[in-house]
Amino acid sequence: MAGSKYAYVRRFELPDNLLPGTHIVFRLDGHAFHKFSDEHAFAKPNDLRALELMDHAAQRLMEEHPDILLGFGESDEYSFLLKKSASLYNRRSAKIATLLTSFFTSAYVYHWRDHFPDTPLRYPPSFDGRLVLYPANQHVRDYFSWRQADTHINNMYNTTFWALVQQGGETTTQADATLKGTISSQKQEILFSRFGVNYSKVPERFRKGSVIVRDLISEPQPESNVEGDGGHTHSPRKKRKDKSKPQYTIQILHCDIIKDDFWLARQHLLED
Ligand code: DGT
Ligand code: MG
Ligand code: MG
Ligand code: MG
Ligand code: MG
Repeated sequence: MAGSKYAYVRRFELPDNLLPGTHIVFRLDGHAFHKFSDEHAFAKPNDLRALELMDHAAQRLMEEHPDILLGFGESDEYSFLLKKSASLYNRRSAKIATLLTSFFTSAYVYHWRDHFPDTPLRYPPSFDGRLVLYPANQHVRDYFSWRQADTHINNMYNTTFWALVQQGGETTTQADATLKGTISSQKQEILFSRFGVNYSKVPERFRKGSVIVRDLISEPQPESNVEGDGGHTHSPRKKRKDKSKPQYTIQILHCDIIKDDFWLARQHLLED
């Protein structure tokens, strides 16, 4: 197609395809959620409604994009692992990052009222998103360990901080000073001796974050076996025309993903 005399400008658009055969990790994070959480009166340190809304938006994203195998969420962020061989949008970087970010954002807004029936949205929230490529399985393991370790550190700090403020009557400046330089065992001691809180009894959702995993529940069925098969799976992606494709479940867990067990039980997450 010859196009108009203006069409040459297209040549300024450069390809941005991601390296093939590498793990793609996508992370999004709420923009200025310090303010957003205040404006919408999120409970401190953890607002269950807000966390469940994040999980809901993440689950919708995974239902929309079968290439996403794993999600991990904490606070106002979510990370997703795409399968190594993912070929969505020809692995075009901007296309993937912007579509995943905008879908998540619109799902967050779309489902807001289900989770905050008494709190109208005061303004449109936004999320930033980035893609990172990891060549080795160990990088992926370490990436998710990094995020879950972060969850643990932040939650322990925030739980102790808000106990000092809400139950201990300290100002935020005092609580900051009280916790300055303390290690994990000292925070646990403060929680236990002053507030009777056993940190290991704090819900796992808060201590470990949210893990959304796509698990294979059946091998692909040959087309000929599908005819007349009225059976169904519990897969959220269940569709008759998809019977020739592997069937998956998408589950939300609050479990350890740092140790080997989670990954050994799910070798499909890292295989080629
Ligand atoms: P950013 O990401 O650079 O645009 O800035 P922020 O303000 O989003 O900072 P970030 O992402 O480092 O920290 C997340 C903020 O969101 C943090 O100020 C606390 C708030 N937040 C997230 N989840 C909750 C929650 O469950 N309860 C409350 N009260 N605040 C939360
Ligand atoms: Mg930030
Ligand atoms: Mg943020
Ligand atoms: Mg954040
Ligand atoms: Mg278009």
